[in-house]
Amino acid sequence: MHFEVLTLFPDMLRPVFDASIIGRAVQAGLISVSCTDIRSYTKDKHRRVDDTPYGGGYGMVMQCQPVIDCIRDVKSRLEGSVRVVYMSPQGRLFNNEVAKEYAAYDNLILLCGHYEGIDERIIELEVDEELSVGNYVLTGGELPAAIVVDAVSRRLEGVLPAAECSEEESLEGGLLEYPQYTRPREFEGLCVPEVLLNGNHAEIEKWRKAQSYERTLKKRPELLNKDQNGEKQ
Ligand code: 4GY
Repeated sequence: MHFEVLTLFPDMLRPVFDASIIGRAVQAGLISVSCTDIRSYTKDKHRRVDDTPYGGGYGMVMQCQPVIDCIRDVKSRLEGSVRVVYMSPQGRLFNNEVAKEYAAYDNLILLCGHYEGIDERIIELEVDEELSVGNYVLTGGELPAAIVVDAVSRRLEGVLPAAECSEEESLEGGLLEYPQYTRPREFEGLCVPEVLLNGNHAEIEKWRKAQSYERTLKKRPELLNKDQNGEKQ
């Protein structure tokens, strides 16, 4: 799968995609990520990409020409299915289900806004969907884009080490993950639960299921009988 991040700060995320599991997936050719500089598409003689808002008001708005040209140029080089997503607090809330949906595309274009946002006509002309990673406002769409690349990538075949089946982790099936322990057996007087030490795998399985349910009830009761946005089913 190919990810295309369109941004005014292409250097901001590159180190993120070079590191850890995502970096390894790129090296292995399972995914590719490219950060494209929207400014390189400006036809303005001063290389401007933004202007003051019509109707007045605070701040600057990213202009149609560089953003539209950027999206269309990037799109013209892609093969297969493409989804164009604008990272914005006004969008649909991102969760595991959306990540699963996106993982079915050949290409994902993630458009990152800055300043007061982008000219509305860009959304009308070239954006398939607005997507929010949470109900808070950031200074730009880059960190949200990194979240989407990460959450979508880890669902793709071969990205996670075989042992870490993504289906078993927190929130798959609507429950939180059971508590984890590693050596030593005792730390500052706190002991690892006895059941994990006796090698009885049926017992361990049963204990973990019970723990998952218990801690969901205690920490995130809204997840029980609700979808991942806390919406009633
Ligand atoms: N929350 N989820 C988010 C965001 C920054 C001004 C428009 C979010 O996705 N994006 O806060 N983005 C704003 C900054 C321009 C995007």
